[in-house]
Amino acid sequence: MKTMLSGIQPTGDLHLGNYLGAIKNWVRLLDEYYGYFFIVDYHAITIPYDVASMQPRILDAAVEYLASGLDPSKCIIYVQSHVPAHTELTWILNSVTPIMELERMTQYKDKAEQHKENINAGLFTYPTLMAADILLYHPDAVPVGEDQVQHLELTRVLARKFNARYGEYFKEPKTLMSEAKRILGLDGKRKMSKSLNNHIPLKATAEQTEKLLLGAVTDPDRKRRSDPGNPDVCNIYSLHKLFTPAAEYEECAKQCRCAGIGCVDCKKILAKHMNAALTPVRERITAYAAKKDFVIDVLRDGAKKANEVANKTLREVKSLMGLIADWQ
Ligand code: AQP
Repeated sequence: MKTMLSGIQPTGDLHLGNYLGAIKNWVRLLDEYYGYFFIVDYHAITIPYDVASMQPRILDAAVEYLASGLDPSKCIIYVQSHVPAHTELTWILNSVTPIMELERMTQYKDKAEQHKENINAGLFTYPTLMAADILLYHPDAVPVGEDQVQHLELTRVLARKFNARYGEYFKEPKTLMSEAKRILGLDGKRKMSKSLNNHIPLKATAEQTEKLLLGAVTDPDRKRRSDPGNPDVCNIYSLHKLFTPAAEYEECAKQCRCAGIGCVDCKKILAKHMNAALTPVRERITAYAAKKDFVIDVLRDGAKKANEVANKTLREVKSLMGLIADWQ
């Protein structure tokens, strides 16, 4: 069976962008691909974080993976730092990573701007760690949102550079993008992000979701209820397309253009459909959160299996590089 790999950082509550742009797609692909899904804690430490929150966040992410439909019989779920080979391969790949390539990375530039007081080397070499995360498992495909496409291109560059230097070994994985490849945040401008506080948490209640939607930015030119709006520039409308039946969102668009309905009405319709779609996931989040031992077992089992695959790769890589002696 073909394999795929992906992960999410435990930098905060998983949100609709992570769910629609990543996890929902992973679940859909499980019929075709065996999955490696990890919780990306080593990446999460490249920005300032609250130490006491890290473990609860890791467990929350595992709960949310399971509740979203990741079936442990079709994939393995593990924590990145439980597999030491990730950091060991990163060092090796660092030696074939051109600094200039890292300097081009959009996410690095954005994060450096966002965290001016903490521009650390980990933030800079993040894409090399990501390449190691991926290449260790030889996946056929990596399903991600649009923001990760550049990093994936670099992964392929590093695979080629390693192969050119040490012999054909790493496979170049293809990028699989979901339909919802870039969900905008509630500010209607930037991508929905945990750290930008413009997100709807996956585990938000129906009331919290409606409240967050009511505060979302819509067409900036529609200032009064009586102004006609333009759904084509409205983020609420783009979300409608993901949750509301077509006939109903087309009617919303029509009524918006002639000021037949106001933004509040339109948002309430969206909230109703969004909540209907997410209620089963939220119920499963509550159920898995009450089964902590089960979740920990899933992560332990995942780490065991991941370590087996990753250590085999690492040994083969070191052998190709002349780093293993016959007495080892
Ligand atoms: N807004 C989004 N739209 C579509 N896909 C998204 N993803 C994230 N945000 C969106 C996809 O989710 C996966 C995991 O992302 P991540 O949490 O590891 O890193 P991120 O992209 O940096 O997510 P955030 O929320 O923006 O985290 P912070 O704020 O901590 O940096 C990836 O496949 C990503 O494409």
